[in-house]
Amino acid sequence: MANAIRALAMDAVEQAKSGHPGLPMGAANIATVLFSRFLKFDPADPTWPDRDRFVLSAGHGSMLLYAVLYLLGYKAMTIEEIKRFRQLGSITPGHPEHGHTPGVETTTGPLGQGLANAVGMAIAERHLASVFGSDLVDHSTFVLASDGDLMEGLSQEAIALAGHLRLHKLIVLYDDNGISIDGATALADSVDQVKRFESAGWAATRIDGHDPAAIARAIEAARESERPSLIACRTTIGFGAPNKGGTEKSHGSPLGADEIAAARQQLGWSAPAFEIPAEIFSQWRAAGERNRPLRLAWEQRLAALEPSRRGEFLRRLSGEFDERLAAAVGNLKESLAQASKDIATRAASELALDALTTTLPEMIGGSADLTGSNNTRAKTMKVLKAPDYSGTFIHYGVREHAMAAAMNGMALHGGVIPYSGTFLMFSDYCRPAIRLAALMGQRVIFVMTHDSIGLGEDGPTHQPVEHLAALRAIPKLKVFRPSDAVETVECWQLALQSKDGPSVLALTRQTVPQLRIGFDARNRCTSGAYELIAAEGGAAQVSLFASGSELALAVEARKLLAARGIRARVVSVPCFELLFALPQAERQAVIGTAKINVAVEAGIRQGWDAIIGSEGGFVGMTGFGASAPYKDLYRHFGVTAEKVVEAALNKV
Ligand SMILES: Cc1ncc(C[n+]2csc(CCOP(=O)(O)OP(=O)(O)O)c2C)c(N)n1
Repeated sequence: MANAIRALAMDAVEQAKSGHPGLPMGAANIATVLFSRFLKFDPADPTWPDRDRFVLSAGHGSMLLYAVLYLLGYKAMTIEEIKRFRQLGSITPGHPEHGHTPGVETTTGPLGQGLANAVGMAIAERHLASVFGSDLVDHSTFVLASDGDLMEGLSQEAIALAGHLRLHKLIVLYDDNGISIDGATALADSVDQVKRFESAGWAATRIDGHDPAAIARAIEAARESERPSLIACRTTIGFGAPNKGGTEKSHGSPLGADEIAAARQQLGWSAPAFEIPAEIFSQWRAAGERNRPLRLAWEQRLAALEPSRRGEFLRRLSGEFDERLAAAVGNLKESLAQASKDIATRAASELALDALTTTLPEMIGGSADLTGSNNTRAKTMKVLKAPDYSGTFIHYGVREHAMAAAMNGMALHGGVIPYSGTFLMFSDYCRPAIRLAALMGQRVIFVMTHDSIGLGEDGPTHQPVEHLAALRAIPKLKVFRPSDAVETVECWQLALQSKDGPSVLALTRQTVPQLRIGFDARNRCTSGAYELIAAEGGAAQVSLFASGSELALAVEARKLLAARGIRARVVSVPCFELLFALPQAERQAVIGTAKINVAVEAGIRQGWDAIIGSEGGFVGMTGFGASAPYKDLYRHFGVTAEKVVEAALNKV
């Protein structure tokens, strides 16, 4: 059965003239034992909520996964798709892509991410099991990780978190082949992985990864463990290839016709390319069917559940809200209309979270050791920890990257809506995972406070300057920068409603005035930008655009311009992506037709030209910030209403 994986991997890579045969051939025994004897899944329903999750963290070994999905009987994965490995429009892309291929739990390729995703999946599983009981939620998360996965720094954050949370249903199978691209891993690494995992609170063992009985025993032991488990499986990369096996030559290129013929001989595999002998094929298909009774029994338990409980379980899995989100947002906006609040937008976010998290118990918050600064822990939230996972707030520790990647895993798992907290500056420490959240279209919400020089005394190491532009560059990521308490509530609503993609909420440390006075039932941030104050006394000569804390400067500048007889309007721009998604006529209506456009944002100009044009005026930052009280900094760097006026007058 393992040789079937090896043959398909060799043949598909050869046909594509590119790909990675080494890992599938080396890890074929591990995958065969896992999928045919342990993993709980049903190819007839790839999204069965109580399936075990399998994460191929070493995404370059994608042919391992595609071969297994085909052999087990996942309908979409036909032999034609295997033959079209790495071709346009196939469901067998170079690296596994979630949402593209049924049975692929997460998109992997950037090493380390899958492992950290799996930690999030395991957290979501434990949490939902504590809320809904083990009758409905009781599954494991398996990872196949390579040397590269474990060399990446992200893996340290992820395993430390998993060990601390005692995620005992997380089992990592490590393809310990001692080879990476440059050659032997010994060129660059001498870590004892078993000791490393043990020191992080894992159960860890070392076995022969080509001995099915040893693999099975290790998985059995791991399933009994009270700690997450590492099984280091000593394997030979490219197992079966007589000349290239055991070397980096089998890692990432086709073996070539001669070596494939020799490997077939060595493995005793005489079937032609892409053909699986009937007996082996039927063994695989039987393995694919063995869990069907488990799934049907699970469905019966679900059906027998008390209706309101079943309804809530299914609602959470669907990721939908009923009217409750709109009601909570409406109440918040009414109270802000009655008594306006001049507060930092991070504080407004906390207000929002107090209401939203009680309304939507599926929200799982957290912070990378900045809870009091990010204001992400709502009053009623209990901490999620071992052994009681029913809490909804996670202390991630100083581990921004694992936090972001684990949130991807939680969102992929389903049933929870993850959000987190750190400083906007440290979006750099999360960026690879944010990008994957966007690529996968997952609803993951990143609260990022201290969003400009407005954070003041901590200085330029902590002051984001290029970060808004850098985040806006990621396709499908919504970057919200609300200007006041009302916009903060509205942006939270939009982030929660963005079921098909991630959001960043960039929030201030410093107090900002409430500019949205009075009650407006509409969510005005929906269009990404809107006219906050029209010009008075005729058509606008100047359009002033701003986001976040600088909107107040634009409002002030409008007054100063009026005193000089110049008519200006103010446009709030909380979200570029939503503005740019508008039909052209609507977008143009928001941007307006004033001869002069000026934007103000305490960041770099990059990106704003799409709104103000290359001839527009821009007031913001051109270099790094400095350490001082924030009002001094705004003056020092010329991010002031007077400079906005000056920029407009320069263009008159
Ligand atoms: C973050 C990241 N850096 C670099 C790469 C490029 N890359 C792909 S596989 C690999 C290492 C291969 O070694 P290993 O993980 O042991 O896989 P094996 O050779 O056993 O297939 C590298 C550096 C990557 N995919 N992700």
